[in-house]
Amino acid sequence: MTDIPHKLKTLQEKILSLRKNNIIELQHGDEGYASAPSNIALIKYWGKQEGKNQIPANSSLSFTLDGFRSYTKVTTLGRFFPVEEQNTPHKFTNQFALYSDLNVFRSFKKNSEKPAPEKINHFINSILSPFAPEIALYVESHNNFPTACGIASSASGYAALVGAIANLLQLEKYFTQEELQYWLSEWARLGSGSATRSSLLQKNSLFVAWRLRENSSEETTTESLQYHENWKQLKHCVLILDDSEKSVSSSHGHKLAHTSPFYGVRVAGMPFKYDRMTKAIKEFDFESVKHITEEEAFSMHAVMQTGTPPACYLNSQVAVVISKFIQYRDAHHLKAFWTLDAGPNIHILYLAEHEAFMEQFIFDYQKINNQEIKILHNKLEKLGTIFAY
Ligand code: 2P0
Repeated sequence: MTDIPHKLKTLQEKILSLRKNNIIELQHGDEGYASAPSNIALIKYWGKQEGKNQIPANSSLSFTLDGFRSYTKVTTLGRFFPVEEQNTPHKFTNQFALYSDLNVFRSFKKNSEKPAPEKINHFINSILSPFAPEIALYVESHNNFPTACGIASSASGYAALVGAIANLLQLEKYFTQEELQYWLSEWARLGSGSATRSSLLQKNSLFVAWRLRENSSEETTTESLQYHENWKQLKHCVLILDDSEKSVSSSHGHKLAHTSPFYGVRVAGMPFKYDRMTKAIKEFDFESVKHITEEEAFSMHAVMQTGTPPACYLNSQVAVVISKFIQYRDAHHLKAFWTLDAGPNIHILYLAEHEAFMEQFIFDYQKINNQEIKILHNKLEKLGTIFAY
């Protein structure tokens, strides 16, 4: 992988030095574990800066979906040579990763084992090659939520994978907290942009920002945002309108974003929107958070649908359900709002005090429309933290 930030390279060199000094030792069968939450963006990442490696066009900000998690175990495989011998001809060159049940790759089959797709293989090799080119990893991962349900499995999947590799190397012993956090959030970003918002070690990371930085040695940073205590009452569920796989991958969608005539306008307005949102989160200004989030979902989908070629992730039902939800919400003065990811499934965020109303809305909608909607409730077990096994 090219274009790895200098600071990350330095940390990779630190791991190499720890291995050379036999401080980090790896044996066949060593294991590392991590779990990481998914997240739903309130201010969306859609479009990357051209010519750069995984640098977004704008800052984004998400709500942590703590109850929707990926659980990952990595096991080292193969024959190991001392670091000095690694570049000799007999070295074990055939690095590979295997996985089973790795929903990230949308090939969920119980008890299945497959060679990793090229993207993940390349990613794992990029992490390991500077300090452990002879190591192969066997990766097992599962999500506690169904694939293709409108919850970003690549975010939790990549964050948990990076966390499991950190755990395998026991980086928590050799890195400072700041170094470990940087290593995790940068590798997660390089794997999948939205994954960096799932990579924070800090507990109670309810809202996470992936910020573009100016006048800084780092191009982006990932940070837990300060928030008003009342947000702890925010609940989340997903209305599943279509659980089939999307026809345009997010990575491809990012590439098309700049072809929309609305793209430039959207990106130009982002710094102002971001500042308003962080202030509203701090002050529990529910109306502003609601307004910006809903406007953001429309804005991102407008860019998607007006690109060349258009990437339409929605279906005919989405507008109906959203408009009924808004009618019901406004009639009952509920503190609730909706958003969408790159798909037709509707994320609803609402205060716990309105739970019964939300259940009633879904019940009534299904009855009137004679249509069953699957609902996934995000049961908040713990807040944040990537290493909650
Ligand atoms: C987000 N999404 O902010 C936006 C909203 C989907 C819609 O980030 O190419 O899988 O791996 O960096 O992170 C999905 O894109 O893309 C995404 P890559 P990613 O959550």
